[in-house]
Amino acid sequence: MSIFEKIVAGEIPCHRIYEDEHVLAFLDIGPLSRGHCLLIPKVCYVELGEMPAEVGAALGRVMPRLCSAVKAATGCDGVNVLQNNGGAAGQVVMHVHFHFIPRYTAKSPHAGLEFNWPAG
Ligand code: DGP
Repeated sequence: MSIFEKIVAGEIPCHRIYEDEHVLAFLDIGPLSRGHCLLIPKVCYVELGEMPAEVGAALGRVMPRLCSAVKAATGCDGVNVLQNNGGAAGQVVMHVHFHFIPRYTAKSPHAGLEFNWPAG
């Protein structure tokens, strides 16, 4: 069982941001910036190329809203969406996941502030 399957099952706690039948979004345990979160399929596929198109569609349906929610919740100035496939590409957790990484300009008043992530 992957560590993310344990998160889906509730065996490992996480801060859930969004959830439906097919996907889960939650805050990254080691954020690269304030508000860094992950979007995963609930079923484990190691790499993107193994994933059925329907699962990709379920993830894709959520992405625009999640990206907007990241911006609204954090007040960031931009968002990187990143997805690693294979150890050579930097993948550590072998369960497909998309990183949503808020970016802040040096002048941002939001960069260092705490925030409360809205539920669901
Ligand atoms: P990657 O290098 O693309 O495989 O990134 C894996 C990410 O998963 C990394 O940013 C940290 C995050 N992560 C690993 N274990 C946990 C966990 O138990 N909880 C949460 N919330 N995030 C985790």
